[in-house]
Amino acid sequence: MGPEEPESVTAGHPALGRERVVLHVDMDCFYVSVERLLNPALNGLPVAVGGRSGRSVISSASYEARPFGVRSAMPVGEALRLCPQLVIVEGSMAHYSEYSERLEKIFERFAPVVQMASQDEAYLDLTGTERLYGTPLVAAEKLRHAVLAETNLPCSIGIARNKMVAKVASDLCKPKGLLWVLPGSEALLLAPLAIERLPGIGKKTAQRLHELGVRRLGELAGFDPELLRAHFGSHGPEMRERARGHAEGEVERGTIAKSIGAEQTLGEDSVDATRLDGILSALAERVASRLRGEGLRAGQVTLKYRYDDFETHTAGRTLAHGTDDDLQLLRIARELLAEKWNRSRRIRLLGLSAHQLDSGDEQMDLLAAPEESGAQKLHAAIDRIRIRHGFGGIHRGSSEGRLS
Ligand code: DCP
Ligand code: CA
Ligand code: CA
Repeated sequence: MGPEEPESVTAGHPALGRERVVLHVDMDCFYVSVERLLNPALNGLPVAVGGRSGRSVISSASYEARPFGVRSAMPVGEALRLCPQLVIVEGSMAHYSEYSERLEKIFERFAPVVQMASQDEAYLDLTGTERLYGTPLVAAEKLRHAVLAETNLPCSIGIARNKMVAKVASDLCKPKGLLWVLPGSEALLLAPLAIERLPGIGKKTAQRLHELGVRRLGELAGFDPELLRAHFGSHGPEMRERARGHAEGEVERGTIAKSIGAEQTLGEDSVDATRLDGILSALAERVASRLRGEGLRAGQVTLKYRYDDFETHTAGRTLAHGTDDDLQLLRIARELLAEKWNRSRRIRLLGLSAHQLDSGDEQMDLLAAPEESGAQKLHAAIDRIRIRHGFGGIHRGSSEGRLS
């Protein structure tokens, strides 16, 4: 190539050049797609991954099941009512983690900075990589091709100048889609969408916006910012900026932890329910505090219990919504122990771990419900005290002693 080569391959488009370029890649119906690799007979059928128990929820639904209204986080019973021919497959977590690791390695070949945002999705910062990887569209096509050739899994890709818009874009073009939002056209893309599509607007916020007559992002983008401030405080104008396609947040190198857990061996093997409950409470606090410290939410919780003869069991539950809350973790741990523990047998060890961790951008509601914000304030205060005094510094009333 000679010196007459253009400065950048993207120079042909006036909107490009010094702009930041963020790519968001998200696997299509990830768990279902992995199950289909393990059992190709599932191809083309309405399939959902979910547990067998009445209380379990759907974690992933195939695109054939979605026209019936089947969605993630829906109870299995309800999904079967909506779509009686739905094939329910029990999940195989180990396989999902293995594929997630393979995907991460592929993503890392396409950008110097890759942020795995959950098991099945990542942000890639493509800024300044044109010479190496081609224009964003070419890089995206190559990425999708590599993913398909090396894992046989389908994905969708959004490209934009910030993470938020890239994520909305990948979501809009699913499945097997590719959408590039040119710099300057963000507001145009967002305007016709329902406000719920914007990461950061959860149910509570959406409901209050509906009360103000705001249903589409375009309406939010054009709403009087002072009126929004009057209703939502500083979140109001912030939401309005996001509805216009403006968002902060760099692509941060790194992978989220696969799981966060804590366990404790009892000083003396026990059948004392109160004592065991105290330990669960301390474990839940410890796990929740670490989740909050990492800015993560758990989508699945596992209880481990070991009897005095070292026989060890685990029991897990998938949650409808990710959580970092002590009391919710404790509630689940209690239920699992109550269901599984053979009370005539002494317990030697209890463990609690959080899995399917997610950075939570999606579910985060900028305006948490008022009753939640009290709990969040309390958590933040507790976490601050712990940072200053070490973990033993504070415990809820019922927690037993200090964990090592
Ligand atoms: N997951 C879960 N419980 C939830 C949501 C998700 O266990 N409530 C798991 C199963 C999903 C995986 O995480 O396959 C990725 O979640 P996504 O939200 O990306 O959903 P899918 O990949 O299943 O579908 P989509 O094609 O809409 O991305
Ligand atoms: Ca996905
Ligand atoms: Ca995802």
